[in-house]
Amino acid sequence: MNPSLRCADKTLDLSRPVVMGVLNVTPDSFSDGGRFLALDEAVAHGVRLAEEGAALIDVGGESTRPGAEPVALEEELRRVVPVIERLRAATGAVISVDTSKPEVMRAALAAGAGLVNDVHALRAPGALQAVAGSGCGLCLMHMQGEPRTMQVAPHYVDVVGEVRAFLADRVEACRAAGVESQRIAVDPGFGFGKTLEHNLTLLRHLPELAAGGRPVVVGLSRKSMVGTLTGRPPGERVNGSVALAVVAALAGARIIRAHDVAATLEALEVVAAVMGRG
Ligand code: 7PM
Repeated sequence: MNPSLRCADKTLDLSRPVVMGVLNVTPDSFSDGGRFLALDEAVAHGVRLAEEGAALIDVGGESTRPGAEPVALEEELRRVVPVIERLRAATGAVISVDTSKPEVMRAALAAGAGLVNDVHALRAPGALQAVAGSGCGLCLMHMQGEPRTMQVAPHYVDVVGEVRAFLADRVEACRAAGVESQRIAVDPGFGFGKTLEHNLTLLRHLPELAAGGRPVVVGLSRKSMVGTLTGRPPGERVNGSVALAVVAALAGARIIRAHDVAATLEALEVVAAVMGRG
């Protein structure tokens, strides 16, 4: 059977790697000329990501940047719910919500989101219950520590083993809460409490994670890892990001989270041909 991921009313075909487009709905991402202007711009950008071929649009209202401060519930709801409602009406892509708050998960699912992408892997009290009965897809990500401090001194005895064990444990917690396994994807969380060496080790061992049976999501796009390797600022990391997307796809990743959707997909078309799925 072809690999796939159940996301509420849609099933994503993962026989070829697909792209999850990043849509940050934070004040620094879109013009501050008022809420409605920012909303229009965010929706327009999401529509463009879908037109470029993104299978999923990941809508996030809370910055999980290293050192970031948490965002209040009401503010996060105000940012993401209207964008999800409008993207749901305007595109056929699966709308994903990047959040760790159960209240935001419930509101986003009611607004039409098909997948919950949680960098805390549903560890917040009430998060498992918020998603279990909904039929939505889930992305469970590994993170060591918390965004504010996670990059201070990341430490592992065995980074690959620890990330695998954590993800297996969270998959099991979902299963125990009644989530069907066809709904679950896993993500090693590049840059989330990891040094460059940890990130490179995880990438080299990605095939072992992919062999675990659940589709693997990777987020490498524009990250500081790319900056360190290329010497480029965030706006000039497309080439390095696409290179990492290719490496990840060859290593078995099924969902590539990326800002530059068209460039990433073009590279993945070539990869699919080489892998015999062209
Ligand atoms: C600043 C730095 C802002 C880094 C945002 C980020 C992932 C994610 C993010 C990931 C999954 C970004 C990150 N990264 N969700 N959310 N996997 N599943 O680069 O790697 O967008 S936030």
